[in-house]
Amino acid sequence: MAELYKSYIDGRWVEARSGRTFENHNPADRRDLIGLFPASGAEDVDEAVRAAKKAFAKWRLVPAPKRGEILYRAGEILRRRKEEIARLMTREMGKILKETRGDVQEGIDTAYYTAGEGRRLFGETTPSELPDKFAMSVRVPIGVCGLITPWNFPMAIPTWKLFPALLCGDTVVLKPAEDTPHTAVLLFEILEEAGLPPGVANLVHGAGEQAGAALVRHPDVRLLSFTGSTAVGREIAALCGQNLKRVSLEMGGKNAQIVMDDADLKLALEGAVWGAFGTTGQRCTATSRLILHRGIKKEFTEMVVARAEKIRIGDGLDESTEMGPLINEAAREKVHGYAQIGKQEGARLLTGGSIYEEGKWINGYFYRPTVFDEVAPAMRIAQEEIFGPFLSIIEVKSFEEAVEVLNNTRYGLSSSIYTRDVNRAFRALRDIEAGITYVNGATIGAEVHLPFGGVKETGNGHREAGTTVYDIFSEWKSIYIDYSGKLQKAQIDNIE
Ligand code: UN1
Repeated sequence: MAELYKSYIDGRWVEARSGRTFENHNPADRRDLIGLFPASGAEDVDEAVRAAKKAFAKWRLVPAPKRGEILYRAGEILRRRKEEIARLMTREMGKILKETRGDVQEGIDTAYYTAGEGRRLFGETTPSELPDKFAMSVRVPIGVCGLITPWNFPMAIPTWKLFPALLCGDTVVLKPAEDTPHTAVLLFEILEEAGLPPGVANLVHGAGEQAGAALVRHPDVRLLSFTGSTAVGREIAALCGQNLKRVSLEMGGKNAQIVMDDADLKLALEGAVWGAFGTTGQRCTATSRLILHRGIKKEFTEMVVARAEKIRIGDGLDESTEMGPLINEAAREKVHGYAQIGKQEGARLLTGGSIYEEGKWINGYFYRPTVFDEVAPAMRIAQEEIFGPFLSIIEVKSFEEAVEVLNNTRYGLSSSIYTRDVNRAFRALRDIEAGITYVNGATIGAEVHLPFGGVKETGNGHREAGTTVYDIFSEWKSIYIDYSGKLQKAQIDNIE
């Protein structure tokens, strides 16, 4: 019998009211059933939102340092269970153990960082323009927040949203991706053990079209925080716009690594391979375009192809594996579809472009590392997010052209330049249109205490992580205290 997992509403583990469930399988071997999860609908979401609304009345009054202490304990439990959780996550979403360990570590880092913020959460004090009057600003919680998270970082991304929301005094309903519900169950077990009161954080499993949509539409949800595709984010933004809900979106990318003719090529190679094929290319921050100066183009392309062909593909639980499967069949079809598009567009396939079904891997969603050369900046494979182990090489003649090509997409999340020339590096930092720019580093590797997010169609102006995430999950309140004992009028009494 397959294990039946539950949603977590008002401190209780519950099934969907309808009793319906969905199955979740291991992407490295679809015969391996992880378990059954509640296929929740609007009535389950409503129950969770009502629990969160009720809990908000008390939670908002718990001092922020105390809220932070619960998150600190959650970090401690995550640390204790790191290896066990990493293994379960690899089984659930396929990426290799080293990376799922990193994913849990990102949750631990976020817990500790957020706990510390409980004793800061600074506002401002400033002089009043009037005598005997005091002025300051403080952060106040928003209320019930709906969080919708993706499967590629099933621990890190929920913690990026949950922990700061809870620290600010908000209560939440999380709807995790259908491909990674088990990791969310583990996270909620940990929050329960850490002592989070019932109703403060609720977990509702299910499909985006049912549970997700109900959360977005619920009138008592004041804020929506979403990480996922630009298409879905756009719909959420439109719905939230109509209802004047606060909405924070983290969406697609078409990140590029520039390699100039003066770069350390060995270093740039490591960065390109890690950026493009790490997490099987399924990061918002993955490198999907390689912009090469013509002076090193031929040599560097050969280096990339030779390395890509050596990548060991297989089950992420095997320590020697370098690249796991894609998340599901639809993802693999999409990636394979882009390989056909690349050929039709006239780009040259150097390696990969095919499904990997050798030996025992027949039951997983594996795909070969794929590299296309002679890609023109306007081609679809240079413009659209593919979310797989897929690299498009574009040749440029100058630094200026490299930056122009890099900027020439709808997206602007992460970016990278390899050069030894400090002047070029600083010009790149100034001119690249992206939320994150690395110099002599891969496009992936964001740390939790710096702002994370992107420009243009990657986001809608918010930044998660860093201190900036508190601007998402709290409102500002300005406070004036008049101790003059008389009515003083700003803009009127202080003018002579
Ligand atoms: C994502 O790609 O969705 O910088 C998040 C990184 C990770 C976070 C990625 N720390 O690649």
